[in-house]
Amino acid sequence: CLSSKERCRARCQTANLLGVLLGRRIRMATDNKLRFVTSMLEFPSGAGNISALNAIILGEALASEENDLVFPSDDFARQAHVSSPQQYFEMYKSLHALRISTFAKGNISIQWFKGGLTNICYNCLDRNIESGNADKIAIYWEGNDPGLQDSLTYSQLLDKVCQLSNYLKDVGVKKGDAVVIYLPMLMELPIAMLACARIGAVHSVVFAGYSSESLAQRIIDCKPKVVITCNAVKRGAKVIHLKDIVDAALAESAKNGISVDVCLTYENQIALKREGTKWKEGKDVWWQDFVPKYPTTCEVEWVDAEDPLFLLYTSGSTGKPKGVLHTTGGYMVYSATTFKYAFDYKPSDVYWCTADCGWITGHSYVTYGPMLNGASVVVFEGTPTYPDAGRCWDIVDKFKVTIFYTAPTLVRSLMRESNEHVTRYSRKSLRVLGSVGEPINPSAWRWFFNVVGDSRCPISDTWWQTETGGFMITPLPGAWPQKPGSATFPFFGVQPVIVDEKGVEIEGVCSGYLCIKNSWPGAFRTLYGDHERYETTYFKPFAGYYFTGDGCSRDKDGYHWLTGRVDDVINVSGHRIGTAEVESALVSHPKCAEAAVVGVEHEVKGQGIYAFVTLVEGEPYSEELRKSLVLTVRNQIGAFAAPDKIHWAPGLPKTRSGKIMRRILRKIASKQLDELGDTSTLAEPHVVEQLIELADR
Ligand code: 6R9
Repeated sequence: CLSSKERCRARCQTANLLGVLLGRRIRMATDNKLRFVTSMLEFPSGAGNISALNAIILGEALASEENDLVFPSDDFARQAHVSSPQQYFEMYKSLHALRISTFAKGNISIQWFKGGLTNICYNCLDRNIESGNADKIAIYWEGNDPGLQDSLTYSQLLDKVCQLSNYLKDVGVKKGDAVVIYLPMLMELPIAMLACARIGAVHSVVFAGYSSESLAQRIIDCKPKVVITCNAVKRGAKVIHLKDIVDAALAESAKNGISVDVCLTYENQIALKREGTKWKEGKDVWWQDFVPKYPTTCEVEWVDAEDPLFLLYTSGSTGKPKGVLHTTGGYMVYSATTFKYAFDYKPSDVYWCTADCGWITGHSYVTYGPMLNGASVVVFEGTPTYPDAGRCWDIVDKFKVTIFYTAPTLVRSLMRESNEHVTRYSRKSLRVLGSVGEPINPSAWRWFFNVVGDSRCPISDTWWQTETGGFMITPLPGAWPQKPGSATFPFFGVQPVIVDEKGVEIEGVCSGYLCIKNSWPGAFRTLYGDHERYETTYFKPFAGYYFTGDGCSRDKDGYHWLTGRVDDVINVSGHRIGTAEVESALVSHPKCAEAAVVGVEHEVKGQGIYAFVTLVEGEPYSEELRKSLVLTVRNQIGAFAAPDKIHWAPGLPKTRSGKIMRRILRKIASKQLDELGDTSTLAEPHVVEQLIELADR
């Protein structure tokens, strides 16, 4: 991954690990029970129960409900990077031996490859070009309106990145300076990220659906020299004036003593011409007027593996967003490797991730992971239901997408519509599907698998977080059978453990708090400007572990089942119930399209279960249906889990990344309507009013 020994002066540790991760030849293990027993003894417990997994593979496992297994086809397994549990265990072990570092109980300081010099932009672009991929498509761009399309080869992308890097240097951006990027999914968004990385500047992408207050809050925290935005964007049929939002945020920041030198604005002609945009001479600069004048080559700034790469703000349990800081070397190794193995990436693939670069998924799996592997990436500006629910499959057929990575919420929203929107497209190019963001309920998994993937594409249900930088628990799609709704096993080198309230590790079949026992290269290094909060939030709750904030259970075969944030656990008469469990039960009802469950105060039980339910298109509410939904939950989980209230919900409040805003639902459920808080980040703010109106139906 490094440029050359002389130029980079990389320490052999980096090179070694990269060699092991990316280039090591793995001997195909021959099936031999004795060998399995041996490896089981040596194997860290977190990676699952190898003998049980082996029994499954050998067909010796007894059929049971937990054994709802979906095997990769022989054809798929044969060509996969990792094609058997043995191979996985061998790779896991070899990596594990390389470096195991558990978390100290005192101050936390994570470092990987410190002293090695590298540059992630170099590894995404120059290195691929030097190895013969100059003319390979790096980005296929599809606009909001069908028919709007563009593309860039790797060498064209490098030219554009270098021009912007040169511009940024010219206006005074230096290594270590912050740059805020507030752009929709134009090609200029990954271009801006890569241009910052090339010169060692620290980018902080703010999702372009955030309000001016949220943007200001982030600007005030990271004090960027430059903000990069565009004048306007079209979302569906609506035009949004981004530059006005940035102006308001900059005014707010100035009031707090933070002034930004330059606001570089891309003229998004498709949305709106530049005329009419408010302009401040001196500060405001049109991208098209200046950037293209700069040279298309730009020296790489070699940075230490531990120099910061980016800051990404994420919500915490308090109002103040947390600035998650990732550094360069470890993140690079981790995003590249997880991408390659979890999607079984091959150079001939065309890859599409529907996430926005405003979220971590867009950082690791739109820009860095795929480009480090020299992949052709689809970047989509629009929404999956515009102009209709077939848009995704239209794009899949158009670019012959082979790997499609999305969120369960999108799967469920498309499931509500007629299957004809899917089946009228070929989708023959697809070979791997992916899911991220929340637990995928088994019925959505099956629809995704059977209808979208024609029952032949494995699904990588990838569990990870902004903080983890890349996949932590994920199927390797050719290596072992899947269970719908389970993220399966840890990625190489990751040691997940399940602990009880006291922080004691629980073995075998269990549920509890998901922690990580050892350091991994993609881990975030701090919360920007608040290392104390970093330690308190993540490393204090269970001493010696990284606490994920998620609940998890492990079945008899060692498969991991994420049950949602532990703050979403409801305690009903002493019974712990995951909101995800109840939701999954509700959604299994043929008339329920989506459900969100929150806890509400209950006089007798402590907490009661309050369920917001969206019905399948065209289905009327009725008392009979309410009873039948409650009965479904009683039948699937138990009487103690029966919802106390079903609240009919034409839609659910979601962030633009598709996460249900439970905070708002909890307030609606407990009728604290004056405490709804900030609803500006919702994808559709009007659903909140609808829900309030329907409260007593
Ligand atoms: C990548 C991303 C992290 C939280 C995480 C968990 C939930 C993500 C999941 C999943 C179950 C999966 N989550 N992937 N839960 N199965 N495959 O989404 O990062 O926005 O930081 O959210 O999302 O609760 O803790 P982020």
